[in-house]
Amino acid sequence: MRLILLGPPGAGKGTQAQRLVAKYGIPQLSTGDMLRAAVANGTEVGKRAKAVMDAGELVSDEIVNAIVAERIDQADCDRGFILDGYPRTLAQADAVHDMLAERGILLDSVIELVVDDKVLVGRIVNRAEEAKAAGQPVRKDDNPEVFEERLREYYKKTAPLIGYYYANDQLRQVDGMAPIDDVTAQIEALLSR
Ligand code: B4P
Repeated sequence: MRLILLGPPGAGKGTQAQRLVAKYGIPQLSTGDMLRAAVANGTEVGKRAKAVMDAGELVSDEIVNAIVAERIDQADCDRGFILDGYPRTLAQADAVHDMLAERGILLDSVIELVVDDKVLVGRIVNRAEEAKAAGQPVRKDDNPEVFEERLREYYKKTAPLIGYYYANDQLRQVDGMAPIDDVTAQIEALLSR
């Protein structure tokens, strides 16, 4: 199964992807996690990505496309994968189309988590508070100021993908405002059709 999870920052893509990993036994390919790992490891990609991510902007298509192309060739992706937070621009959507076509792989579904912007900043502030309380590091971009920029980037660059996948008849939507377990149930219902 090859899936794309689409939605604004804090919509719950990462949360749902982890549940799908547990259910379907395929890996979650989160470009956000991959980039954060590159930053933590001080790699060349990490050095280029850090300031951009801290400001809530999108890392360049060139960097992100390269890390995904490399990742999907790893053996654990043979049976499928969940793209979480990728693609995020029309250029990335074209790139993923080409990547899959070159490998003779079909995309099963693009699932949009539909949410009301008003709840998102609250979720992000909550995550930051929970991390702090647990003694874990707080993401530099999980604060209201940077979040505003992340949302602007989403509307400028990522939201057009909804039309792109709708036009290709690949878009499926779930209510991302529902409790986490309900969102999971909606996704599983779509996938079992
Ligand atoms: P990401 O790591 O992808 O961050 P995100 O969009 O904020 O996360 P997500 O939607 O997964 O939210 P989550 O489930 O965690 O990106 C971070 C940065 O990396 C970007 O800003 C960019 O700089 C860079 N980047 C990543 N991919 C890129 C790309 N393709 N191109 C360029 N740059 C890229 O949920 C958030 C919170 O909400 C959690 O605390 C969760 O518990 C809660 N929650 C989830 N679902 C809920 C529900 N139904 N009800 C209530 N709470 C819920």
